[in-house]
Amino acid sequence: MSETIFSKIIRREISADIIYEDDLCLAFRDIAPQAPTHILVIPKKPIIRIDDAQGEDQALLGHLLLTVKKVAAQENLTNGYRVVINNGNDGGQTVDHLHLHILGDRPLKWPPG
Ligand code: DGP
Repeated sequence: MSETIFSKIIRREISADIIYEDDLCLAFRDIAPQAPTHILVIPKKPIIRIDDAQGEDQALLGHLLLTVKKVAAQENLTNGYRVVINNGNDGGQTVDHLHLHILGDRPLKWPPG
């Protein structure tokens, strides 16, 4: 896959406010927050989008969701939060490296725009 800004964040080639890391993933604050708390959880494996995930990624995808829960607790999002995966053009995906948005610390409307 082509290089993305998120690969550079993983390799610490550009800075980010990283709040969690383990062997498989990284969580950092979004540069353009859409809520008072807006965090991105990304796999270190460069999966482009959820459409590109394979059967072999099943455990990794589960790990990402459990990391969302862990990070949300770390951020004290006790009143709830939203988890978003944008996939492809119509999904609004702008960075071609799978990422889970965590949005919280304000009431969120539904449906999204
Ligand atoms: P999406 O639209 O789902 O592809 O979301 C990509 C998000 O990535 C968007 O909310 C802004 C964020 N983002 C883009 N470039 C950077 C960056 O260099 N640093 C950080 N922390 N976030 C970024």
